[in-house]
Amino acid sequence: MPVLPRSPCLPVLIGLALVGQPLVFQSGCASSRPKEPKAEAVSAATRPPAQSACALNQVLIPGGTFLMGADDGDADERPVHQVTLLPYCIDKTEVTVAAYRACVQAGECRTREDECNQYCTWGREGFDQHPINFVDWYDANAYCKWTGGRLPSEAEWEYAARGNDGRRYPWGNQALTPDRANTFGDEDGWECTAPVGSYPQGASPFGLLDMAGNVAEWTADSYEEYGPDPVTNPQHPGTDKSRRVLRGESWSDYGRVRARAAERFRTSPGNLSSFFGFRCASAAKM
Ligand SMILES: [Ca+2]
Ligand SMILES: [Ca+2]
Repeated sequence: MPVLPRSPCLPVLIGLALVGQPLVFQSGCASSRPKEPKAEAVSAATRPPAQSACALNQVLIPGGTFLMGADDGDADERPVHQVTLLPYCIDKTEVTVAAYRACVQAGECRTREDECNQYCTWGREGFDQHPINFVDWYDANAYCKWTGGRLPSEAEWEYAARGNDGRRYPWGNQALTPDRANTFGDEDGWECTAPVGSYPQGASPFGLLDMAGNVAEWTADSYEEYGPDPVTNPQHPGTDKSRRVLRGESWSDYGRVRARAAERFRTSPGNLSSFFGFRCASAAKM
């Protein structure tokens, strides 16, 4: 569950992100950027034909086996169970405003300007390298399909975030620090969204960035309870009325709990939020 903001300069949460309840916000978010990003943002604006297993903006995740879930997290992270995945590619960063614009200009993605609020990254000068936010599951799915890919499954997202050594966070088991993720408040340099890739100290074992913080990320999967048995390449496509899962918390969340790589968050696929963004996955060309 999202937590209530503690600062008047941050958004006032009126509707919690419960299933079927739209998120509505008021008040403004500081558009000033307290300091420059700590690393050059990685653009996902172009997706040239793959010369290797993955597109240039993606990372190859080798097939492997890991233990999905956590015994010390929320009830829906249990039971911890063994998951085996085939090789796949996944974006190194969240999808940026610039990348999403290319899809809009191609006529394959929609904007949500009519519903947008002051926290939206779309249409704001200087935000091209911020993650596109205020997108619902259908928007995210449409973009990934346009690129020739798809949204990652929950299992693919979690494996890409934590590898197979059982770590708690993408960077390891060390506590969250302001140089590792953009979470609640501006101590980490950004009050709302940050340019993608601004926290290299928070990289996952595979080099993925912002797997904790910035925007929470839609996955392909509908929400299902975990089972105890080993599974291979689990996918839960669900239906239009199902609950979809987001991963990785966001700039609006206190980080200690929700930065964990096993944390799950479910909501209606039609919900919009300035906390919500995504990254894409695709099949590895082996
Ligand atoms: Ca922050
Ligand atoms: Ca993220």
